[in-house]
Amino acid sequence: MQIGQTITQFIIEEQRRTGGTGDFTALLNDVFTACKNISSAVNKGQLIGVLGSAGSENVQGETQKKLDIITNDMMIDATVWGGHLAGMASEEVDEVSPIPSRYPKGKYLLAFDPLDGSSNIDVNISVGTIFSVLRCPEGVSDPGEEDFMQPGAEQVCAGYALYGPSTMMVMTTGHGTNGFTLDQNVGEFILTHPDMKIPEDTREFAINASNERFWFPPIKRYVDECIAGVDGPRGDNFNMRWVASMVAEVHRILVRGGIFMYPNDARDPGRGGKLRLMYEANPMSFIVEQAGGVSSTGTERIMDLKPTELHQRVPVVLGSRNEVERVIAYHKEEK
Ligand code: AHM
Ligand code: MG
Repeated sequence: MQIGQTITQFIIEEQRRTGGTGDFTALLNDVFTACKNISSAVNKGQLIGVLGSAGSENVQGETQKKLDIITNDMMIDATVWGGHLAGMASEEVDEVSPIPSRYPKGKYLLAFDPLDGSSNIDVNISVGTIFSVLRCPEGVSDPGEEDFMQPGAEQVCAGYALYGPSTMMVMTTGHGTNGFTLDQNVGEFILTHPDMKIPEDTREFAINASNERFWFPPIKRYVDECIAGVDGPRGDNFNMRWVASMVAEVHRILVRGGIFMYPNDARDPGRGGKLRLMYEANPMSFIVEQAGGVSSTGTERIMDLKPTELHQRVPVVLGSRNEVERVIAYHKEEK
């Protein structure tokens, strides 16, 4: 691993070390191509008329932006033809998308959120793409929802592209977390952030505080103690950030530490929070754990959960080890 190498060289060398077939490398290359296309569209923004609402809703009843639909198509178009996938699942599509019969099928499943944080797109704040690669179960050629229902611990690879001041790709195949920056002139992601590690301690938390009145006691206790600052039980001052773009928050945590929380709350406890397990929480948990952080619902390791639905939601508490463990301890004390 060498700073300055391209992401293609990086994954081919990793494949040589782990004895892969090349299939997986080719799939990732297609995903990277999709993210470069998405980066270009996001960057051009209103110059090409892509901002604003599409006037439709996704399966979760959320209003779709034009770019939600465009970027979903970009991810499908870049990956569907290659012969490496058996099926796909997207935040923007109700059911599993099959591979059309004109293309060969492969052994992997791809779950993705093509444009996470898309409520930020019209105001020119960072957004991202999140993806998770699973193995298609043996003997299954036409995977359905049940074939995606694998715990996050089974992921082969997870990554996100962050469309910020720079476009970055951060990914893991279970051998650490590495970050690459897109050189727009060359059109390649270049290794700039090798072996990212989340500091164990932090004095920075991220939560949508407008939901405070709905929080359950362990989350309220944790945040109250942070806000109490140097005069409170923590004896230290804390800082707060909320971008409302999970990719940007996780990236900040990978670079300088922090804790991110999107808990379940009393508004609709049956819903289990806001973030989706298959293409948001699981891939981010894999990336965070591989960087030495912790990712939990507050009571369970996210990557141990056995999914029950494609668009299942899950509470998320992730980031710097000692703070996430404190939130887990507060949940235990509450029981
Ligand atoms: P999205 O996939 O519809 O964009 O929603 C997910 C986003 C996350 O990126 C972010 O952490 C969260 O929603 C913000 O939610 P809120 O607007 O409730 O603060
Ligand atoms: Mg999302």
